[in-house]
Amino acid sequence: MERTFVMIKPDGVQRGLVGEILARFEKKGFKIVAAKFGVLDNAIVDKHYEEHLAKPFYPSMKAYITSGPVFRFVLEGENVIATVRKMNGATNPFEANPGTVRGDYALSIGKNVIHASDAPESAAREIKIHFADSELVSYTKIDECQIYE
Ligand code: FUP
Repeated sequence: MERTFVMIKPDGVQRGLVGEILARFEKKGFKIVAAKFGVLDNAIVDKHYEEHLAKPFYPSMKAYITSGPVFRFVLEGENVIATVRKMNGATNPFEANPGTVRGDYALSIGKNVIHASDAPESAAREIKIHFADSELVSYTKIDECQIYE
């Protein structure tokens, strides 16, 4: 089973969207295996956005992502990495299809509500940055037999 890292950003938390967004993934059939709520510290942000450190938008993005609490969680399920990316929609909300999180709730690229890992390598890397192994919970959900063939 695949796992992916998901983060509802400060704008999503401030706008009261955590429950609605989490419900989408739960209803789809994905399993929550870890979660935490709080303000990101500088070191974690720099590690998480390593590839963007030198980009012109990095300072303002860092200021925004540390401006308030975020809700981080790990989802598990078949093809969860690509499926959550599809459910979130394109990074630029203008390009995001209606029905996706960003298509429904965001208007600007700098405040695009949610993040999710884009590939197996980044999922493994990001889960490790944000969660200790002991915080990831392996368990069986009673509806799994109705979700998977
Ligand atoms: P994503 O994988 O969808 O999170 O998108 P990227 O890794 O390309 O970008 C990470 C974050 O940087 C985005 F969520 C928003 C921010 N960003 C900007 O603020 N401006 C840009 O031009 C590109 C990205």
